[in-house]
Amino acid sequence: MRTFFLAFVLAACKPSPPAPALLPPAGGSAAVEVSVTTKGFEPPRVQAAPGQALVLRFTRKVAETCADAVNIQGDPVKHMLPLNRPVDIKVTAPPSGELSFVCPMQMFRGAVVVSGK
Ligand SMILES: [Cu+2]
Repeated sequence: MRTFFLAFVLAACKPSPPAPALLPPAGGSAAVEVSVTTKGFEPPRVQAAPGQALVLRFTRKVAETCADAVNIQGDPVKHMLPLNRPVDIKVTAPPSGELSFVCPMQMFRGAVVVSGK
């Protein structure tokens, strides 16, 4: 019964377009795909260069999740994440360390991680 339901839900999902595998070069602002799934943010960690401007393209792919919005560290706006609709959010990587993002209840976490090289 449950398997049936899940199969139906999966069949209802639109296939996602192929995501770019490579990160943009430093200084670029190509979008990095971040999905919201039953496991939370995927990938949970996005690599960036120090101070790099980038666009996080969040797509919520599950209906049942508390992550129907995302809060970015240092950004007072709560960004709503409608189901299966990509939402682009511009962020700037910090000089070092991480810029975190969380669901409104802070159960699912992710971060833009600056690779210190
Ligand atoms: Cu949550």
